[in-house]
Amino acid sequence: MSRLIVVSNRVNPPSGNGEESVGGLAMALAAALKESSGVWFGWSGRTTETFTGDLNIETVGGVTAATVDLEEADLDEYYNGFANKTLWPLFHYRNDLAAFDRAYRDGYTRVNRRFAKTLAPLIQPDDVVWVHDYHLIPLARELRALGVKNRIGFFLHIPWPAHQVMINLPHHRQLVQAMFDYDLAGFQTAEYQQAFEEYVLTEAGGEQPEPDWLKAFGRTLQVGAFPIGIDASDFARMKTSARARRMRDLMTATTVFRRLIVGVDRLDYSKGLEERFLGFEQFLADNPDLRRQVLMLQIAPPSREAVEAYQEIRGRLDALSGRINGEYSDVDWTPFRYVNKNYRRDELAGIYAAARVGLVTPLRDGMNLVAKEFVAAQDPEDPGVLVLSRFAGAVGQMPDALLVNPNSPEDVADALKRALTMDRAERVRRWTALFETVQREDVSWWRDAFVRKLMGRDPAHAPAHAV
Ligand code: GDG
Repeated sequence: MSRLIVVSNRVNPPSGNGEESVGGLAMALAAALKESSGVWFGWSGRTTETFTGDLNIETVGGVTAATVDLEEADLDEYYNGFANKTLWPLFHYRNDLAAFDRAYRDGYTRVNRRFAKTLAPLIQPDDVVWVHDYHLIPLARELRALGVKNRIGFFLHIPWPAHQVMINLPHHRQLVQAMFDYDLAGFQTAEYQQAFEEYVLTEAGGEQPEPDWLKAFGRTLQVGAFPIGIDASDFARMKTSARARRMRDLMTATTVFRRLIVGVDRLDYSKGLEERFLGFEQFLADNPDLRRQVLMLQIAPPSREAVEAYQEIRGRLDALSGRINGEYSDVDWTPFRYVNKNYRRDELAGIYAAARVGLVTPLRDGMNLVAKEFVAAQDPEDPGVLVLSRFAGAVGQMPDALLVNPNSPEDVADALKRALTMDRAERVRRWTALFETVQREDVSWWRDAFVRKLMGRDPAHAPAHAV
């Protein structure tokens, strides 16, 4: 059996000692790596003065993790720079926040080259390599330059933007060309796949000999949509854990006689937090009769604090949450709890379970796993309602949520009202349909579909990498 090599910017295999800090993605990848005695390769999270290329190899919970330290300049230019100040905003349609800086692009190329040089000697002839996310788009190109002929797949966790957005990126063609050094490129949704195809066909003069196959830059690439899921069975186990139940009871006790609306997001401008706060404010303004029956909890652990746009949004959210509470609080009630803290996964499961409404309103999101976790945590007899942005990748699999335009406070306010007043029969009906998909199309389903296709075991097609 071929060995799987997973490559991602950060490497975080679960320790296997029951610690709950890693998410379902790490769990699923770790399970696949264990089955195939594979290796997980990426950045160690540490920086050194000068790059040495020394590998740190450890076995964590049965998974071999091979990591490399980066230089301070790599962190600034590759990670904080090109990845998080250029590609992330651009791919989330925030051209206004995207920084185009040659030093960032150079840093991005340099780190991908360094990763390739360090990784290449570990790759054996039968290995299959699976590269994750926008940090590492040119990795296959760098590996091919070193003579690696193995099958290499790429999965993009964030949206692929429309052609007109993509061409804002200086040297966009180079980045797209680098995708053609993979054998398979996976996207979260058919929409992102189509956006990529449109670029290739119109901008790069490529062809599409048959669905899911593209020819351009003298190469052939297979593409596909693989919507990522959560580890539904692990979630089911976790939601009945003592810690999850304690959290659910605690939340129920602190919201007694009130209905809880919950949002859980990394503090990121793509998640639509400001717009969500305004939507909640609009709901309070529009519904004096319902107002005192609700409490909104927004959990938003800070992320990417080295990037200015993230510092700025934090300030704006503090002001907005203060304004809402200032306007509407009473001696015995504050409408809004806004918490910048990280919770354990089992505690989150308890919080979701206590909520009547899950408010998931990103402005753009590759998939959005919180929407799926919220559904998985509900009580089948008396489930809460998911309010979901039309711009989350998850929308395709979750049409039974209440769908909203996150940019319209009125739309969000109306959906909140509808969710809070929905009768139990409708809640159960919607939830049942949502849960069935969350359970069936889980993280193992996603992983297996991608790996099967990458290994050429997809019945329709044999491997076709033209080197
Ligand atoms: C990228 C794409 C795509 C949040 N707060 C806490 C916490 N979380 C967990 C959630 C969820 C995860 O973080 C966030 O996943 P999302 O999917 O919502 O978003 P991104 O981080 O932006 O992920 C996204 C994903 O990749 C997978 O492909 O869906 O579109 O942007 O699992 O529960 N976890 C803990 N404490 C917190 O306070 N433990």
